[in-house]
Amino acid sequence: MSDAPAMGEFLGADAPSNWGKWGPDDELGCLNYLDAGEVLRGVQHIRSGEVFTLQIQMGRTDGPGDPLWPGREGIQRQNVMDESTWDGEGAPQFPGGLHYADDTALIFLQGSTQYDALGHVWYDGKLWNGYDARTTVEAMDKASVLPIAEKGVVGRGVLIDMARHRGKQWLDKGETFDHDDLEAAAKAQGVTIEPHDILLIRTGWMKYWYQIDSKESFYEGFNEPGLTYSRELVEWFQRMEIPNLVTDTIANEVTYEPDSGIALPLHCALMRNLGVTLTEIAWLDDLADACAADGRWSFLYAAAPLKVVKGTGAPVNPIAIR
Ligand code: UVW
Repeated sequence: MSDAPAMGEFLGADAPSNWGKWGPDDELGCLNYLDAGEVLRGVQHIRSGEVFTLQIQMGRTDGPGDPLWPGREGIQRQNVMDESTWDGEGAPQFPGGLHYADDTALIFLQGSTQYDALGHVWYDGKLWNGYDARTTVEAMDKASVLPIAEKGVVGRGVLIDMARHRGKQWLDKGETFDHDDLEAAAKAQGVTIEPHDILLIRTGWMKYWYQIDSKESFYEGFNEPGLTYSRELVEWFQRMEIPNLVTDTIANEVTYEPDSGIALPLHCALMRNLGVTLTEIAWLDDLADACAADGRWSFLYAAAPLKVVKGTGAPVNPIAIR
């Protein structure tokens, strides 16, 4: 058993919170900030019409396969109908002679680029907005991914390339940064992080994943780089009214907070307490290269995860248009 403090004790009884801000039945949290005005603000950042799809490939079999949180498995896709289906007797017949292919798939909903439901993590028996953690039993009755999927996530996106800012191809295992580093990187890039921005952060971690020789080296001492907890950082997110945090890591923050050893405290401080939606495992390298080439780091961001009823999360292929 780790001697890290309990989450509630670590974050404090007076932790910044947005519970109740959008009413007792809210399941969208800070996505409520993304209204029609924010869509139009995002559209103003389209200049060249370049489109970037931000999902990683799903079910890749070469190299290390798909990057996954330890214990999860990648998509198991199985072909159940193909041209050979029509080789034997009893094959379906359609007027005109149509043939077709079908697949089934077994997937972890968090097993690719994905949106987490706001109820995906919790502590002390309560999820986002104070919903009882027992509402997660067998299916997510409250704060599932469905309300996020029904709404869609559209607004001004801004990319902070922390790896490039630090002169690295990718950040090291366990390397951290905070809101002051984000502001410093933004200033160096010549962009301002504005209230209600969808915040994309590149660490280079996906690039690192796709060039590793063996998964063992990636998972040995597993500790992703990323944002690290401080109360000031959480207050910054609350003050900036950031609706959505998107990163190219599996879990959006340094895996273990360096001082306490506590795992994923920002999931709790940002998602459970503030209602910030998390998007993980995004492919940001092509977008970052284009932004670096002409010095434009803001764009229209649009995404909608799959409408999985009572889902804890869902795969997504976000789009950035610049
Ligand atoms: C966990 O919550 C463990 O992981 P993720 O947010 O990456 O799905």
